[in-house]
Amino acid sequence: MLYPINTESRAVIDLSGIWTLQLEKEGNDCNPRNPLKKGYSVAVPGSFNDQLVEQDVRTHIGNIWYETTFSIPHYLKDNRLVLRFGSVTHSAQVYLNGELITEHKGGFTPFEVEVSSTIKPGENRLTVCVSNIIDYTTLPVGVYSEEVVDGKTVKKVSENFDFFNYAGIHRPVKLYTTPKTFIEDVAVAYEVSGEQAQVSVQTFIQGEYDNVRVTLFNEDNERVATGEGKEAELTIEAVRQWEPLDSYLYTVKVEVTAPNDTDIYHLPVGIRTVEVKGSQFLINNKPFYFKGFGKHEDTYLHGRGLNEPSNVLDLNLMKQMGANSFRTSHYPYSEEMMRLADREGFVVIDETPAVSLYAGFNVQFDGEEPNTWDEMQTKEAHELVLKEMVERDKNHACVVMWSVANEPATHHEGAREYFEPLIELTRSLDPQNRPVTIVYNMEALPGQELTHDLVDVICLNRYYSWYLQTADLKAGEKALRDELKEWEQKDLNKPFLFTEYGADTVSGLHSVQDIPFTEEFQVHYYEMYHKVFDEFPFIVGEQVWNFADFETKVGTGRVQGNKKGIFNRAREPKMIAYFLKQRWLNIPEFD
Ligand code: GCB
Repeated sequence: MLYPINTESRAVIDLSGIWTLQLEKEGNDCNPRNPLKKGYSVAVPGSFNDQLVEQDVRTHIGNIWYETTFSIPHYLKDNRLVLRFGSVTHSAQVYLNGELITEHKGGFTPFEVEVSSTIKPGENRLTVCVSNIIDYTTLPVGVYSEEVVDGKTVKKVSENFDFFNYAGIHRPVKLYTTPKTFIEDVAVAYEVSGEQAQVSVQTFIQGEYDNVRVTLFNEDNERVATGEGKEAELTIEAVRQWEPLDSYLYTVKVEVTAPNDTDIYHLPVGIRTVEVKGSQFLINNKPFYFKGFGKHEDTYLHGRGLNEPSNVLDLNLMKQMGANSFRTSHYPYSEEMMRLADREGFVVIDETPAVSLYAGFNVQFDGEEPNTWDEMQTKEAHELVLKEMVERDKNHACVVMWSVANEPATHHEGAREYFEPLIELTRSLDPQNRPVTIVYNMEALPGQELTHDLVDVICLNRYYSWYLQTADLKAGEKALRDELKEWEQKDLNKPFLFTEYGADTVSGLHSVQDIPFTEEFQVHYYEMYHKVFDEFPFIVGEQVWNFADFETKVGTGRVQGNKKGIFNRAREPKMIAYFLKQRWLNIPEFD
């Protein structure tokens, strides 16, 4: 599915703005056949939760109805018209003028529907029923329950994850046009040898066509290569590669000529190779060191909704600190962010919303821990999101690895059987054969972990001296070193990457002692980890948890959210930002 852009043959109409919102509750049913009763005003895109003030609205679980009206200029009516949602969290039913036109499950990937024949001249009414219910069949997972309060059924969700369950129409809603014969998708792959790059451009077309022409332009808009056909092969004689923090983007122009029209699409493409060789992670054949962050799409007021100024600022702050990479923890980020990362030269680990597939995470149990793989029914949702994520992001130079899951119970029997086919599926979907990983939790220890031979890179989330050996930096250091020595003895000949380690820190708290939550403790915590990392050559990077403080559900371990940010939620630096900057500016991107 292509990102919607204006081209010589395509027009995009953005339906962002103020929509109407109604919460569905007992006694307040919504029927899309009729216009929504006057409800709240809500900005789209954005999470609804932090735009409204009542507590029970912010935490509403169930259906949330959105509605807007729009008209299409008459001069566009002979085009093919497509309605496209960047994402709706977590599932959507879409109605046009009261008729159901499409449905989608999964809150972080785009979906679209052709509306050429359903759209009316004059005003159209677009209604979206959003559900924020999650359970053991969805991704992410949570425990769903219903309770009767004051004679009314109240829906509840207890999330298997540590971020607020923001919901709504999170990314732009766009109508775009194409000619009747149109480019459905483009897939780019390449091989680089010496100065030369051999670029394969596969075009997927719907409808009758005569001819496909592919032209590659450099950043100066000069034509550097041309090709013909649905499977075009182009040669760049003196290729300029996309490098971490030194991006270079070619534009692939695809023109599909049909008897009465031509469809044109422009795709930005960076040429870079990725390979895992022994315990090294190679980008453009050079051993790369990841410096950066686990992040969240989380900002004041927008919640998880697209916030482009914040995306721009975040990448600028990261650059200033000497960071070169981030992980889309714990779901695929917006297409706008992926395009920005391509442009800015950030290296991205692209992750699915399969976070904490772990049955013991959230439930009280007597005696033995429940086996996750007997409980979870997420296989279908997992396959779907992998397909949608890889299909959406396959052409991004910034994406160097796929993360199939974050912190699943890979120490539970059945994990191998669950993950092996998903890892194979991921590999089979990617035209660029990127490495595949699983991000492992604290229970995934050498000797207990059941899947690490299936993945290309072993990503570890570790909280020694925080959740374990709390505040004891000496004991934490020993535990971390001992674990790494155990892995070393296994002689896996694979790269290891730290994808999470961190300590909650409240901006402005200080102490001369090592007291958790103070800015000094956070500095000492990271110094301890880095001392240990530097002893092990198979560690190919460090991504701290988290770039910024972020909102979570309430709990005694959370002080108005998770405070492990290097920046607070307003993007103001904590003391640690300066220490990390010093370290990272002295570690080159390549060995
Ligand atoms: C983790 C999770 C992350 C949490 C973090 C924490 O292991 O992957 O989602 O936010 O720990 O701070 O507890």
